[in-house]
Formats: sequence, structure tokens, C-alpha cells
Amino acid sequence: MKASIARLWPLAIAPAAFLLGSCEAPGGISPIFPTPVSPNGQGIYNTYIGISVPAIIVFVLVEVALLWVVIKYRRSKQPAGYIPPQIHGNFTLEIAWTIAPLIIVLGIAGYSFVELQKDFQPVANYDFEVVVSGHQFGWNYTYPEGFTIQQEGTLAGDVQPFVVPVNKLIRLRMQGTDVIHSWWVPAISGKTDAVPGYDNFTWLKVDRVGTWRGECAELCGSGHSTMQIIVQSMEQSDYDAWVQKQKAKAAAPAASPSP
Ligand SMILES: [Cu+2]
Repeated sequence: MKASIARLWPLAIAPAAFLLGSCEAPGGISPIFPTPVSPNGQGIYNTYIGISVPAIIVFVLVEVALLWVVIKYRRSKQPAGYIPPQIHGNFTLEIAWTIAPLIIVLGIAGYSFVELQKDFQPVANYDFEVVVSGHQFGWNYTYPEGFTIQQEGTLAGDVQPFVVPVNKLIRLRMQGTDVIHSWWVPAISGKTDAVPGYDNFTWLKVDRVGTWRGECAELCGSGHSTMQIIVQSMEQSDYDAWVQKQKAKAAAPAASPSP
């Protein structure tokens, strides 16, 4: 008996080893939430913590109660033929353990729904709008100045970044040209579907200079895994210079047609 329990230890350790190992994954996608850099990312992070911490407390309490019963009332410590107290049909207990989980689950539903409403409504007081269009396999970002950044999917290296200025509220109008894709940068916002023939909205307001990674989060075909997303934020002056460069590039005749 002792030996068989000892053999189970790797099963308990494996998930922890996986989680810790994955934190350093070069793709930047970690199973643990990254530091949020936009208010909607912060809202999702708070929801995640707000649900996970009570869930972990409930889990620990249930497991401790289970272990306590298993150890304290184990058969080998009871007299032969012992039958424990029978509580089946205890009305108060059954009402309590029906109502308590119901309250917890409704609480989680309400909490999540409020967060969803905050993040996926089209914001009105935005500084500018970028049209984000998903295709097999990549993303196009069309800026108000008229130029488009092509973030063509690849596994060979980094994709071209989607550049934004810091501390500006930017509305993202999500579109799709072929199948449904989903734009997701965990540090910035939740998953937002890019659906052909239908505009979806999300937004971002990045509070620091840096680079963040994401992925297409909707299985969209054989090149799905190539659909990396890189968001790069810069100071307003650097951003203005970058916009001028993109405008000049768009105006100049293309040296060779892009594939
Ligand atoms: Cu996709």
C-alpha cells in the first residue's frame, strides 16, 4: 500500500513542473497571467485572481476535510462491523450544500459578466481607431492615416509589430476576410473574435513602453500557429516619427510587389 502511494508522487509534481517550466517559454505565452499593461488587461487579471483565490481556498478546505475523514475514521481504527452515523436525508445539510455552491457559481457568473461588458463594448471617447483584419494567416492593421501594417504569420522569427503610442485609448475594430480568427494579447486584452462580415470591438490603452506577444486564439486552419501577434508601444514623439516613416513608405512606389 505504502509503495503504491509513493509511486503516485510524480503525478502530483508533474503539473507544477509543467507550470514552472512553461513560464520561461520563448513564445511569451505563459499559463500564469502576465503583468497587465492596459486597464482591460488589469480588469481580466483582477477577475482571474478574484475567482482563483476563493476557488483555491474552497479546494484546500474540501481536501483537508476529506483527508481528515479518511485518516481519522479509517476502517482499521474502527471496531469490527462498525457502521458510521447515517446522515442521508438531513434536510438542513442538503439545502446548505445546494445553496452555498449556487451562490458561489452565480457570484462568479455575475463578476465575469460585468468584466466582459466593460472590455468588449465599443468605447466612444477613443483617441483613434485601428481596423484589425484577420486572414489565413496573419493580421493587417489599418491606421487612420491610411497605411496598413501587415503582420504576416510565420514561425521563422518575429512578425512585424503592431505599433501604438503609450497612454492613448485606441479602439480596435476587428474584421475577418475568410474564417473566424481571434486576436489575443494576454497582457493587454481578452480574446476578441475577428469575424467575416461583422465588426467586433475591443480597445487598448498601454501604460508603458515595451513589447507584448499574443497569438490567434481561434483554430483557423493549417497556418493557425503562425499567427503571432506583437504589440509594440512607444512614446508619442517616437510614434509620430514612426507614422511619418510609414506614410512615406506607403507613398513611395513599391520596389517589388509584396507576395
Ligand atoms: Cu487565425
